[in-house]
Amino acid sequence: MSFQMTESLETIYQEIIRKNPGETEFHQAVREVLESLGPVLVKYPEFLQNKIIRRICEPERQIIFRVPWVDDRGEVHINRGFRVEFNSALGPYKGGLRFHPSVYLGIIKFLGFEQIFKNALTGLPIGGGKGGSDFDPKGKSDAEVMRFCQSFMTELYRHIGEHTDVPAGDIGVGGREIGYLFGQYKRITNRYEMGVLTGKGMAYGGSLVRTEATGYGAVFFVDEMLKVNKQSFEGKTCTVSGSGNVAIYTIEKIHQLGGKVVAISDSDGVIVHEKGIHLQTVQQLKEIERRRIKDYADIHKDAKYIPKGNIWEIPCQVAMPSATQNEINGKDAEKLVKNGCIAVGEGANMPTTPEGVRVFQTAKIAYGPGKATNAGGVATSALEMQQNASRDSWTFEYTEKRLAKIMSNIHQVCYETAEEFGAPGDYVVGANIAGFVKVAKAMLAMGLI
Ligand code: NDP
Ligand code: 2IT
Repeated sequence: MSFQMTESLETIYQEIIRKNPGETEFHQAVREVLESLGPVLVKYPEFLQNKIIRRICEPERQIIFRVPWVDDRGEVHINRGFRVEFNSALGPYKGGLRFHPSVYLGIIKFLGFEQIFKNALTGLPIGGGKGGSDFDPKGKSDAEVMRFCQSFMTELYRHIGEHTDVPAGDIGVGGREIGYLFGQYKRITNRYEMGVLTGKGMAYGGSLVRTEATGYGAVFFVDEMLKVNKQSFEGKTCTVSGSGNVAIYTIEKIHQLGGKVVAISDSDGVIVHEKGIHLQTVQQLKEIERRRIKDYADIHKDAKYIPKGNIWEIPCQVAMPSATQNEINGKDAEKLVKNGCIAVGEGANMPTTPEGVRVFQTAKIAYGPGKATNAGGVATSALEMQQNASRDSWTFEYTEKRLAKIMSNIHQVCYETAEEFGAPGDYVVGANIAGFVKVAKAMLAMGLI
């Protein structure tokens, strides 16, 4: 359920479309939040008087820059770099970097906008930001990726810092890229400023569990939703789209909790393995050899590869979209519901279209939106910052416990907020309102910023 937008909210939305032409993903993310805010403005009229919504929708700062680099054959390439520093009411800007050919300002702004509320939900002191580039890491050598990262950081370094803006990974940016970026930052600034990036390797200030955190956290969140209905992962058939960082650790935790993942994907196709996806194979193919999931079927003869397949047509009880935005449309959602899906947890950011969300909510299945469900990644980034600040390093067990507690708190806050505002069971409304109110109160307290 979303509330009818009041006239003032509709006016604000139209103004945002006019001021940000062509940025369709950003419009979509803003609309979803505004549709939740009607009752908030009744409870807090001061938010409207002080134009808090208009202020939140306008990034504090947007940086767009040239990234020149040279490939292994000596050819010069020019990519575009972005960092959108959206909101620092709760802490330094915090959010990942995405390297993918589809990246443009509208994608970075939708991600940065969602990040504000997600980070607020973690309860940790982090503001919202996002960055990236239209660089395509696929098929590039390590040396090419390194030269690109060094060039990217040669501009970015002047805008970031442990108390200013703290980037991390997202699509196309993992441990390898963070290593190159950190090395170049250290070299340019002549400072060993550990807290400037998160997702670092364990050899130089990383945190245990950060690699696993988004996937594990998403499964913890879905587990909490299932518990409300006296259910668990035990014996459940699951599908997980994508086969990158988030997907891999979603699969691992589902299996640890007794569920069975029967399908995964990449942008070329789908692997179906009724016996259960063999995680070590996926890790070997993706994390170590950087190959395509098609090769999984050569290793496991009882698995099936469906080129250009649609993973949402594979029957499951729990679906965890963990690839990219708008990967589940209305028809996919209908198919999932018809096939008996009872819970959807978004490991990816905004993977379900507004039509798809309506289908899930009308069917009254448990639906966890990305800004709540996948908050475990950034929350563990904030734990990495804490460890860096205290020159400490926590054990895996302790860090995972902290993550589990954060995810159960987020679930509880979303659940209770939805009840309070008359939309029981609606985690979209719960997450949007709880995140927004926290940021809005901080902005109000700080005056006109
Ligand atoms: P990875 O780069 O590790 O993996 C991305 C996966 O998604 C790959 O399997 C990729 O397939 C697939 N994918 C990416 N873009 C597309 C596309 N346009 N169409 C189809 N498939 C696509 O990224 P992550 O696992 O880190 O990120 C996955 C999602 O989770 C993103 O939405 C990200 O924003 C979100 N997220 C990530 C967090 C993190 O900590 N990493 C935290 C919170 C959310 P292919 O190889 O074919 O491109
Ligand atoms: O979307 C996200 O929350 C991330 N990509 C993780 C951001 C972070 O700073 O760890």
